[in-house]
Amino acid sequence: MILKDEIITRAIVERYTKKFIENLNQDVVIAGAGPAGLTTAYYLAKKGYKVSIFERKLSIGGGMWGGGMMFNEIVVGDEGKKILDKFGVEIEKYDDGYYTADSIEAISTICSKTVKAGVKIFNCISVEDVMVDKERVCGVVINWSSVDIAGLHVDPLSIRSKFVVDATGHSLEVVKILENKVDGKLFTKTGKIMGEKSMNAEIGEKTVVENTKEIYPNVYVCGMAANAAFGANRMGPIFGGMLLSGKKLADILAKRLGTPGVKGMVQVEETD
Ligand code: 48H
Repeated sequence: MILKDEIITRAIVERYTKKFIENLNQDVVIAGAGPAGLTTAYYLAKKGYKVSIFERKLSIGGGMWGGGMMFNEIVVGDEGKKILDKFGVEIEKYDDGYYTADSIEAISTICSKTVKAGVKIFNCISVEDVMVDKERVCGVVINWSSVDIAGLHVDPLSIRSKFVVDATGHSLEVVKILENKVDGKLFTKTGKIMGEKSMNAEIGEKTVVENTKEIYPNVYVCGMAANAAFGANRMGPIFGGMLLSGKKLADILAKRLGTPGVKGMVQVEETD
């Protein structure tokens, strides 16, 4: 058989376009494919919801690859261990309540299991804005990350979704857009971004789960973005909180979405 370059090109363009078109309207769109965004997506997909992730970088996995200061091991506590067990990541007990995993094995497994669960991940694409309708967010505005890097003036495209998740980590990019561009206040004490605080592993690990909640109508934060939004501590290279935050958010969103595939089931959630 003679390989035809034209067929290779056509196969890629046609298949990507089909995939993209099939994902123009989602239950949940997530900005950022770090451990928190991936875990949220994984549990939602397992429950049967339509979910996609847009990731700015070429590689997915966010900050988990580097462990702590590039020593490529991560630490999780008892609850985090249960989630790594569910993903099938090998874990070693270090001390009571402390477990380690090879960060490469951990994040590559999470990435793989998330994709296999049915989540569509679009890499090299950044979320640069949100779509709003009557002071509720109803989707995201996206563009190739290379457009921004090259400083090109190219208009974006948009993806509609019932809920948007900011899982962009420390940089909290979607919420920053909300603070600057939309009407109404954020659901924080001040109505504004409260900002990440310095390191305290004990507090940061707890608050990252507590702060996993709605921050603007139809927009949720998870992972490091949750602590950056609601003014809580960073926690260093302990990753259980990221996984637990993702799992909690999947449960919250599933409650609001109702039965997968049924139209008009979005419930209004009480906010603090
Ligand atoms: C699309 C975007 C955009 C955008 C950014 O940083 P992450 O790994 O975030 P989490 O919350 O899943 O995990 C945090 C963890 O990695 C960490 O940093 C910890 C535990 N720190 C503790 C400490 O003390 O330092 O992933 C976020 C992802 C990245 O891949 C970004 O490239 C991506 O989001 N991203 N994708 N559109 N506008 N902004």
